[in-house]
Amino acid sequence: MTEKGQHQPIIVRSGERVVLSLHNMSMMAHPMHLHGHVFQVVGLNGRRVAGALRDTVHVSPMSMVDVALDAGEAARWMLHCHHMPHLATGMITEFAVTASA
Ligand SMILES: [Cu+2]
Repeated sequence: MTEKGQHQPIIVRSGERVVLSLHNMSMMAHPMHLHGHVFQVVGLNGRRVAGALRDTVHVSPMSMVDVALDAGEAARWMLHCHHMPHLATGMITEFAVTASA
């Protein structure tokens, strides 16, 4: 969580295969949602899994979820918690896809 305008974008290149590791170090659950993409859940608490394709994943308290995806259209996409009070208080960042070379 960061103050407005103080976030650090996650910068990737269009077409790049990336894994995002979501570490929930709180005692609250966070349904994390990425705009403009689908991802596959590939890890749960360090254990490899072949999960479903989705655009939102429930990250349980004190747990880790790894998701793999191909970075899509070059644009600034929102990555945020879909629990609205969390979103409203800043649990949002930017998945910034740059044009491929
Ligand atoms: Cu949340």
